[in-house]
Amino acid sequence: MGTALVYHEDMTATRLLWDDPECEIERPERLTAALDRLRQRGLEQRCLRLSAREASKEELGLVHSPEYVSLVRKTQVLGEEELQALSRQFDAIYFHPSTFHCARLATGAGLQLVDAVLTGAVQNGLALVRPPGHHSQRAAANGFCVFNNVAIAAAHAKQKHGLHRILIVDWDVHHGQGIQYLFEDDPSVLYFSWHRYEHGRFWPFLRESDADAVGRGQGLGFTVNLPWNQVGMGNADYVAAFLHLLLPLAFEFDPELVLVSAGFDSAIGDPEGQMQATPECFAHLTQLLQVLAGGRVCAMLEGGYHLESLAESVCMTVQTLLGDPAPPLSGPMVPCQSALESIQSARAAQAPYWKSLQLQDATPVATSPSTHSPEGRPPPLLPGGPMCKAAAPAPAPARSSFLDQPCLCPAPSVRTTVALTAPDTTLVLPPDVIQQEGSALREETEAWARPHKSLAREEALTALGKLLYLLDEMLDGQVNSGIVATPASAAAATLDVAIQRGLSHGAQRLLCVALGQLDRPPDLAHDG
Ligand code: Q9C
Ligand code: ZN
Repeated sequence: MGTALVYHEDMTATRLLWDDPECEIERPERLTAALDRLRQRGLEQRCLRLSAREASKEELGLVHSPEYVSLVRKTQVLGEEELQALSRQFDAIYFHPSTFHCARLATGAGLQLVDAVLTGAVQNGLALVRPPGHHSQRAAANGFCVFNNVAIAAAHAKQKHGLHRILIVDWDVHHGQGIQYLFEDDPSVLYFSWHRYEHGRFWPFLRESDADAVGRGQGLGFTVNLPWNQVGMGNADYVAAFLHLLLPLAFEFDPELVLVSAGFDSAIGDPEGQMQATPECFAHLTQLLQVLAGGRVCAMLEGGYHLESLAESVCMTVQTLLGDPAPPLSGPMVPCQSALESIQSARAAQAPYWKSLQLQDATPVATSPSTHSPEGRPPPLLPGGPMCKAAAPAPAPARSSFLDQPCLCPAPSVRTTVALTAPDTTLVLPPDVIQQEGSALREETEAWARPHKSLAREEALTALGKLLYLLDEMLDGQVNSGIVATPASAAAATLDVAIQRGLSHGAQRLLCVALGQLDRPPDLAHDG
């Protein structure tokens, strides 16, 4: 099943007609830049293209008052002076004679996307729209938003498709207060938003954007706010927010559909967000969401004002929706102190409502003043970790210098290798996966195998030789990852050798994950 891309050229029509520094960033080129880049990358061509339709009066009425919809309808026939006067009645809003048409297309695009996903025509998709929606309220335009595209899509999914649990993930850098207000007492919609907050000193300056706003009535615990109190949040901070806050709740909630308020003003370069996350981060965020709701993910564009960053981030999102693997993330994956404080305060606020948060720590993190400077970060990952208890021989110089500067190294040219004891010519591998032939020297392999009885068999020894060779390539930075097959009887011993070998070559921290049954190497417990 495929990926839908919903768009209509008419949505480039609405634009600012007068001088307003606050609103000028929301311009038609946002859509054309994103679409051009999708074409350049061959991504648009891989999607099911749907032409956006206008939402009906009834559909708009799912969340907006009839009076408000009529008011916006009337802007079609107003002159520039009158448009400007009406715009001033709202916060950060401009109207254009085409705004009503564009806003109905934007909402309609979201509805078509949800219909395509919920009828099984596609697995997932993106609606490339403007104006955006998440700030708009029952009877108010706000923050460039006229109709609340995502909220209407959620209400429609409930009403027309009978859904009971919808997750809305708002990764735009602003708080989608419009969505929050519309669903704050509704337990069938779990709304998650992270946003630049700076202790309330950033637009829209709302007390209810803080972590302690958790919904009300039946909806208690179904509003999840993660306020960022400093600018400069990056890949590690965003991924940590997903892993430690959003995903535990999302798994417990078990949504039938995921809607994404996909604003890319949370990406690096954006003048509004001032954040540091790279476009690749959105591939990872998308990939993490795809484990939910059977992969039914509908993303709808919200903000994103740095055209280059926006275009690149949109491509990353679509590429991941199409099923391509997420590219590696750059930079040390250590969240900053301020991010950890925010995540912890949101977890504490949500803990009364979610089992998945109750089993763990209730201790708040230190509230010492934190900065977003390198001093504010815990020590970096690889360079000389705090302790390496392994009684290891002196690390080989070439490898340790690689390990000391993980971020300066170019990405390995080979993503993945597969090493089998008997090379299988019938094996069909993806083009970037290499079937590995290389082996460590026979004497060296035997030396490593000697303490282990289970490695005496020829087949186990051959596998071990290949493993040692692969480890060398990985530690040298030539290969990113690999798979080695070994006889089941030799698995524990092979793992033991792999750990000792890794440590002896200067690795400071190893993570071992056993899927299925595996005897733990006996001396593992004594090593940090
Ligand atoms: N420099 C969306 O991203 N201006 N709307 C804030 C602070 C309003 C953003 C001024 C920003 C509205 C959809
Ligand atoms: Zn925004």
